[in-house]
Amino acid sequence: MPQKKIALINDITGFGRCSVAVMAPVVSAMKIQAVAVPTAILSTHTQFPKYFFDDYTSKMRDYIQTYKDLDMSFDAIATGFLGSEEQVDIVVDFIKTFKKQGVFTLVDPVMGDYGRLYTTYTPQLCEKMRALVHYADILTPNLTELCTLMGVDYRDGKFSAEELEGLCRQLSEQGPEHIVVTGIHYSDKQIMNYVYSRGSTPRTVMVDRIGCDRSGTGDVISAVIAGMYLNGHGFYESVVRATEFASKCIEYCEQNNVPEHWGLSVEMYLRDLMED
Ligand code: PXL
Repeated sequence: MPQKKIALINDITGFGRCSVAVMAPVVSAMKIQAVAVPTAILSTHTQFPKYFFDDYTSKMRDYIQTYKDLDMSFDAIATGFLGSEEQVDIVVDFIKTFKKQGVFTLVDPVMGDYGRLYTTYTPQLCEKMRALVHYADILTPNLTELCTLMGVDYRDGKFSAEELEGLCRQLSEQGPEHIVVTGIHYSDKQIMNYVYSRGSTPRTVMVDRIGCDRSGTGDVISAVIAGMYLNGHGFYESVVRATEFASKCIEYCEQNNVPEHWGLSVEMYLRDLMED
């Protein structure tokens, strides 16, 4: 079987193990070829007190045009951090061009955390992000992003199963067949991931809370889910594998005092992903 290819439409950030810097090695370990389509170039991610941010919007069309001219194809498309409103239009065009029969799109609506939006996310950009939901087969919001997409007030973890199901059902009607709401603060000891697949009873994946929240965790989880799903596993199983992998990396970071903004030490466990 020929190797599969995934287009990673995301930023390239030098330090901090987020976006392409973690997603490419993760999917590569799963024997999938990663093709980076940069949205921005940063020196560190935006959770550092200082970062260099170069918006790549004006270059993206020419960059992507070569893939069109070469008649390239992808087996999956994963989108993440977007730096400008125009980028959403560019990403939609990319999906319309390359999402052929059997190709799936994972949209990680990276916008914020703990009820706060990242500094680069304007209300207009959030509004635009809502348009992307229509093109997603898989959506991986955290609770902040779910609330922002649905226009409801953020409450830290305090959503009933019925509320979560209602919100996911409404989102799913807009496009995505599978949704996982990641990193819900369930208790001081546990984090809940809420897994919704259209037509099935929702399920949860509980993981132990280990230390502090770490930047880049969402990107690692999205990458493992995309890789597992592309390799033929079910959505729920993919989420379980992703959260297990992230937990293991976080445990390593805690034990080795890795600063919370340095991302997850995925390098230590990539080998585990090779076995799937
Ligand atoms: O991990 C999400 C993410 C991706 N890309 C950039 C970020 C962040 C989160 O802060 O700043 C540039």
